[in-house]
Amino acid sequence: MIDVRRSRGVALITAMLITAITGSLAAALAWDSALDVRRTMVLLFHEQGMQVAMGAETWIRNILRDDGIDSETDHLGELWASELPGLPVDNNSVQGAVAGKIEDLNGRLNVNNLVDDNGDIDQTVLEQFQRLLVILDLDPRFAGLAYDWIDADDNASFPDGAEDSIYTGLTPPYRTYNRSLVNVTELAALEGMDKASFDILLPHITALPRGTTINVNTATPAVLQSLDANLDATTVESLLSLREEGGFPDDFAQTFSTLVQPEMLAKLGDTSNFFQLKAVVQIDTVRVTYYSVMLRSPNGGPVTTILRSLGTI
Ligand SMILES: [Ca+2]
Ligand SMILES: [Ca+2]
Repeated sequence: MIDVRRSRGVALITAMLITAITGSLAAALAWDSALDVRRTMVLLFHEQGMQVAMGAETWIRNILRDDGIDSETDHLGELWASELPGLPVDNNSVQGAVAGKIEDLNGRLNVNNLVDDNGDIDQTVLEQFQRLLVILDLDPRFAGLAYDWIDADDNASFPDGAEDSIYTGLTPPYRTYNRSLVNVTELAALEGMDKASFDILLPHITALPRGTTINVNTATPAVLQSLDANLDATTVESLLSLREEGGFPDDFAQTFSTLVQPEMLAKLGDTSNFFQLKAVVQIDTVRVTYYSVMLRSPNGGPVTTILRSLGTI
């Protein structure tokens, strides 16, 4: 005989189970769908942010080109050197903002200049790099380590060198680059370098094609002081007040001929060819940090982008 009460109970539990399962399936589908919508929005906002950043880059390229036509020298009082204030990005579908800053890379020490045209060490640049490190309260050993990282051979320099034999013994092991750097952040991998030290050093160094000059009108105070062993903070202060925002008033070579050695004087200039744009674009909740290195040809020539990166230089 069939127990009616019991079978009703089983039917009730089955019905409850089906309701629970379909309910959770529906919730999972709604969640997946919401995630898909959000993912698509983020991708769209990121793409829009990239377009805005590239627009800022084109704008800056025009400013740099005009500056090349209109002026003989480059200094921090020029239009390109002023910070781009936060501008709204505003249309019907998107709300956001863009801000930007352009840095003159010729105002920094180009680490690729550590190696001369013959592939040998450039002693003038090595000693300048050592002085720069000391001025910044960092270990001067990093100059020799950077040279070995960039020079083609696998022979560790003395006393401050390190090549693959050192780096392959680290955990995790890695190898030296052994050629001109494309991105200066590679020097963060030097033996003994930590993030705090590298953050201090980074605003004063760059990685450009070999043979660039340092623009004394835009050089950072530490780079200015590193130009000669006899320059101290007080001399740099007076140089900075002489330079002000409009650059050195007289012939810069005359000003520096009594301050630096002739080999260093030959590496100085008052013009710039390499600039780095940092554009930060915020679209809704998506932020794009966009870096672009631009090369300006001399004599009013075109400005071309030679390197782009996102997030970090
Ligand atoms: Ca200029
Ligand atoms: Ca090497």
